[in-house]
Amino acid sequence: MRRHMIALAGALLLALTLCLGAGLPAAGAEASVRKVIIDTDTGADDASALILAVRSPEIEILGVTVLAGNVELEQGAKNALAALELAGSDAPVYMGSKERYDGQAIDAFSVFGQDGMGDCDLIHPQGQAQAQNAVDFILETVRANPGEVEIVMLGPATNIAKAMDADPETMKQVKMIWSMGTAGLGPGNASPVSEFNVYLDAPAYRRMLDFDAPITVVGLDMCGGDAMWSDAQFETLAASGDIGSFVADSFGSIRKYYANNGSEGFVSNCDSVAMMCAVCPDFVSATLQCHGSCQTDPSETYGQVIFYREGFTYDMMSSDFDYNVTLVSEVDAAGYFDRYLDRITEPANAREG
Ligand SMILES: [Ca+2]
Repeated sequence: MRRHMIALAGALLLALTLCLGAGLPAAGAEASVRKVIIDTDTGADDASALILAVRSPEIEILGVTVLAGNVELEQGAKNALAALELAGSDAPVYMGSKERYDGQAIDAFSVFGQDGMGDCDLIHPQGQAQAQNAVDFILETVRANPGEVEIVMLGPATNIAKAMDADPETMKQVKMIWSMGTAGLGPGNASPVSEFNVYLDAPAYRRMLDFDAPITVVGLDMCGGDAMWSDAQFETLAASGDIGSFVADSFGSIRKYYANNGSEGFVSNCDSVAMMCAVCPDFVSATLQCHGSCQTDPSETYGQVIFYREGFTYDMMSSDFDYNVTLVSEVDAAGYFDRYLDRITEPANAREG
């Protein structure tokens, strides 16, 4: 009996040592800081996600690539620069696609105001966008860091699809694409079945899904319910300091838009939900491995993304797919606002530079 007790105590000590050791980086190692490019059509929700990224020590922002979407390209670049500067980052900003993947003009559409940032004179960046094109920057950066770069996409897939066309071998070296896009397993917002980012450039989204890169999708269905921010939470945000006040002001237009559409003071912030999934793994509580198929026929289903689940046998269809999409199916929605507020208000989380 006594020998068993000693063996048990030894096993517990070993387990405790392994648990504690697992959380500690090796001496001198900084390998845990992940390399990230953020691709954005910067409106207010993108800007809040950029701020969250700057305040997340888990990642290094190698660059921010902008495209038209929520707002025109130049306005999006200014919005990105202003958000980065406010949060204390000098990450470079690159301008990319003004047009859709098929060359058609993107009709920028924003429920965040004309400037995408609440139309309250918030945007006065000191810096400017770099001369290099966004797609060239993405390719150059992935080439220099093969297998290491993660891309967090907060807008349409145009820049990424163009990079895949320009140099597929390089884009196969992307470690992970995080996409705020699709309706997930719920209804759409651009149409009953299609989400805004996909709808704006469905052929680009299709190109990205069909490329078979590892993709983690955060759909609209992760952004409603308990993940929506209330009037009281916006007041808390506004009173929390310069950054919180910037984010709260930039959401002024969309809060009015939601209120006029009967949402009773609750607003989604999808881009920051997606960024939280990317920077904070314990925010994600469940995922489904899937194949994603984007509908591009000019019909009512335009922009719909159909998810085929791995391990599910469909009675009338073959399911011989590459299941390269990890679909986020549950997040800590109730803790989302507090997590966001903590990150933007804790000085210890501020990154250098
Ligand atoms: Ca966006």
